[in-house]
Amino acid sequence: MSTAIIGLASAGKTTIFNALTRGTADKGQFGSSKSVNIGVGAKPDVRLDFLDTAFKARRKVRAEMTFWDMPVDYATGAVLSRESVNSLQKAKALLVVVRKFEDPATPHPDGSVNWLRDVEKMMFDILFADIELLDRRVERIESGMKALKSSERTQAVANVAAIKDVQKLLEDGSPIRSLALDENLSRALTNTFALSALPVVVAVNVGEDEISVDPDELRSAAVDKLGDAVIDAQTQLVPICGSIEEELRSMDDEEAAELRADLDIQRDDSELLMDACLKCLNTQTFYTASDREVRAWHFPSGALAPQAAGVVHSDMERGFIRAEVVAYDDFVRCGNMQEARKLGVLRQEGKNYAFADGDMANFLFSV
Ligand SMILES: Nc1nc2c(ncn2[C@@H]2O[C@H](COP(=O)(O)OP(=O)(O)O)[C@@H](O)[C@H]2O)c(=O)[nH]1
Ligand SMILES: [Mg+2]
Repeated sequence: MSTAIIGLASAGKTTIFNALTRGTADKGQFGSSKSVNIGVGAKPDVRLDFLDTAFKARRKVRAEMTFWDMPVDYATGAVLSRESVNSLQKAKALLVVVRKFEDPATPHPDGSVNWLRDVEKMMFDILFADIELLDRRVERIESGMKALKSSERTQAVANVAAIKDVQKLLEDGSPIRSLALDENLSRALTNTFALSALPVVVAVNVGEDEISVDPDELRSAAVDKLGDAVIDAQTQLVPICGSIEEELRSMDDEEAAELRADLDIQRDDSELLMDACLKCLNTQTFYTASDREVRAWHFPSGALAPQAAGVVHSDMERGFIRAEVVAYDDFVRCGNMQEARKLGVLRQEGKNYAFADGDMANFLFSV
């Protein structure tokens, strides 16, 4: 489940990408590459640490999140060029970075720093990219119309009408994620991969003098300026000082703790930003554990057992037989698997079982 980082040039996308992934991608003018940086990040996980100890595992693997640091268009400076819109089609969430830090050494592409203006611009660009995307879809449908049978043509005409309705709503400022789509609209939008259908997290890249800024204050300012259709309830705003976070996350724990103390940093903004991404992706965690390896896996909330198995390996989904499941809290009470079996908290679950956060699973499959 990939989160695409987008934003104006010099907003701090690559800096924040580096913080989230503990990466070292090139920043600034000379780093404004034409290609996407791809990296993974992971958060500390106390449940996994407990399992690691309980199983005396040889290997511990945290659940990873994938981030793409999207470049702006070289020639035009456009954030959402047609090319980047195409490459965003597999993204599951958007992390919009806006710049709030002042730094004369880093010019802003629009000449001045104004984060609310930039949030507005980015949200507008997302809607506009969808309007264009849907224009292209309408053109495609209309150009194929002649070849259709009359029954198919009726459906195609209805689809075009539905798409045009959605375009009007986009023009009025409503992202697709906020629309209550009826059957007609859903059908018309099948496989369009509209960007405004994706959940959004806004990372407000604040200066070194604002590391303790109150997120609620930023949010109210944004809602006041842009309205709650644009900054809807699902859209989270997270302040983060990119440059400091990048530095902290390049250090070992001890050094980082020292710098945190020196600067009086109370929050872990990189982790809070990852939390926001996980929340908007509707992601939960299950575990696999043995003495060989304990591992955390992300799955989409509500996933049934075979789909959860598929997160580990596509063969396990294809050949799914059943899952042996124990809830993390039950395991902690028991301390080990033998005890869990004895007390009957180790369950045999079939293909209609919906996974829960914290489930520990062993998948039985045959291919
Ligand atoms: N002072 C300050 N500078 C930052 C911060 N975040 C990024 N920068 C600097 O701004 C410039 C552009 O950052 P970069 O991450 O390359 O932006 P991108 O074009 O959006 O990828 C670089 O020189 C960064 O070091 C920040 O929080 N504070
Ligand atoms: Mg960059």
